[in-house]
Amino acid sequence: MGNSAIEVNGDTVDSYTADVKITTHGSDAYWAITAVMAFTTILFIAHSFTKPRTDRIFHYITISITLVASIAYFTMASNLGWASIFIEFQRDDPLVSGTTREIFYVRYIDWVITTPLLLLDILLTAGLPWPTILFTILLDEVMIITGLVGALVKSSYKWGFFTFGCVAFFGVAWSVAWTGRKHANALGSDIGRVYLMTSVWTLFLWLLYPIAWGVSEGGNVISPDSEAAFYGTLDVLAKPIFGIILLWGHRNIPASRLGLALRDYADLPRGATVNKPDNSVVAPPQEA
Ligand code: RET
Repeated sequence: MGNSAIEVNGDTVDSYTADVKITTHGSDAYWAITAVMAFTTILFIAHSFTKPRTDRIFHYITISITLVASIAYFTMASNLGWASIFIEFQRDDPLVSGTTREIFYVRYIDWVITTPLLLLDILLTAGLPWPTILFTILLDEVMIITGLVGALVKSSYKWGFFTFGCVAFFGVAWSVAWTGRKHANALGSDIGRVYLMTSVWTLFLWLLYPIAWGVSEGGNVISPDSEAAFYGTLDVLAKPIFGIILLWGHRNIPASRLGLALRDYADLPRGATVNKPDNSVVAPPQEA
């Protein structure tokens, strides 16, 4: 009895080899998804020019998401960004037998940047107050970081981190499914419709991530190649396809409806300066 944390968790990281790791098939899958992410990034950049600069906020956010994912997938396709971790559940199945498994921590570096951006896309569509958005993003970061720490743990303690992550996810889902929906509907039925599409799509897909985690980093049930296909499919649906649905939904909704339109230099009177103490715009004296 007593505190046995040091004995139970002992050495976690093996030397830089892993028994259970991706093969060329897994790498091929990661390369294919790298290409999809990079292609949609270019597509979204090109499409952003169809909007005035003041109305590009959702383009900027969505471009950032697929750009970061392109780099993360490039890393995993190159068989980089992983650590060799002792397996809690050792299995006889040759696909997952051995004592150590490749855990791609770079996946979580991607998610810690991109999942807050996905939430921004959704919650800005709903016009939620910024403290609610910030708190939801904090819960999201708790979810991703506990997922990362749990993935790097060799003992049953990993499920403690997983549980914290699931609790945080519940809070995120609450904001998206309940608070956000009410705000979006109040802004008009067209905004309510975009919100419904993007939020239902997101919640459905996000529910599958803890399952993928449970059979990969958690339970060592599926091989790292299958893990590549599972997470890869989810990521393509949750990022590029989500982005297309979101930007298409926003095509007729000016950012000003959401309180997000910004001032652009082209909107100022010619030669105007912004030098009054209250930052108001002063037009230059007219010539006689
Ligand atoms: C983890 C494990 C801990 C418990 C939960 C998880 C959920 C992860 C989610 C990830 C979403 C990622 C996305 C990536 C975009 O491409 C961290 C797996 C609940 C929901 C959308």
